[in-house]
Amino acid sequence: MHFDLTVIIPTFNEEENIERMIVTVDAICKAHDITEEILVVDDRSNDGTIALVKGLQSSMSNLSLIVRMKNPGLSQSLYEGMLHAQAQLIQCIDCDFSHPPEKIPVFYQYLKNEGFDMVIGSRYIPGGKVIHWPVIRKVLSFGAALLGRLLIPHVKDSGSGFFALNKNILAGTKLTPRGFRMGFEILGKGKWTRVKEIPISFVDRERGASKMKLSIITDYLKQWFHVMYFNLIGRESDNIVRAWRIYLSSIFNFQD
Ligand SMILES: Nc1nc2c(ncn2[C@@H]2O[C@H](COP(=O)(O)OP(=O)(O)OP(=O)(O)O)[C@@H](O)[C@H]2O)c(=O)[nH]1
Ligand SMILES: [Mg+2]
Repeated sequence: MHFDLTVIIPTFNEEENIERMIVTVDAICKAHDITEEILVVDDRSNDGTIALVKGLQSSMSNLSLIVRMKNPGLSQSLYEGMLHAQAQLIQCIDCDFSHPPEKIPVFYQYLKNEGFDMVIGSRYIPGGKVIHWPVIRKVLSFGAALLGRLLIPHVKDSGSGFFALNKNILAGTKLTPRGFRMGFEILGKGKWTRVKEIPISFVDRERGASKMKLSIITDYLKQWFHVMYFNLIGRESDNIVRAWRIYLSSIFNFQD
């Protein structure tokens, strides 16, 4: 079967959200004539998540499930989903409704009709918002975004988990996914030319428990140094230099 888009939903213990998320994504795609594969990538949830997905599979031929057995983690799951995605265009979205699924057609349109390589749902451009997050989460998230801008300055929210891409940009790219900021590693190493940020309102989860923990911060720091080393010392990519050229050309108005 041909799919226009693969929507990857990473899950760990999301029984309170998963069914509604799958049904919502499916309805939105259908309403916009997007033939989508929904790919749930689960790290052996010990609640009802897996059973709920299997239940829906009997009536949805476009719903796939991967249950991972080793090396658990959000970025690792997204990467595995990307390797198995049947469509050329891929959308990543959290399961807890922090990312507004109704924006999926906007991401798709930028990839499909405008030829962008990667589209990022940004909390930190005009029109973007973070709603109902405790101050500490806001500070940590914005601090991480600023750190990301030191390497990829033209992207304001490189760590957003709500992003879409054309699989082409992963070809021949060595990824070592860890932590929660998969998009940042792809920006640091992927073969993109054109990246678009669109504003999103990120809303704190209403149901289910957070999987955020301290090691997510150290994972990001390791990833940040790794991307810097990969580009500036190992010279395996010139993405940081390219990102700075794009950023400076937008400020000083020169032709890159
Ligand atoms: N497969 C997989 N999915 C995960 C893992 N950790 C988190 N997720 C999923 O990744 C998405 C984001 O996780 P969240 O717990 O919402 O993380 P967060 O948004 O930073 O924190 P909260 O919104 O406060 O919960 C959700 O869909 C989770 O179910 C993991 O280790 N493996
Ligand atoms: Mg969340």
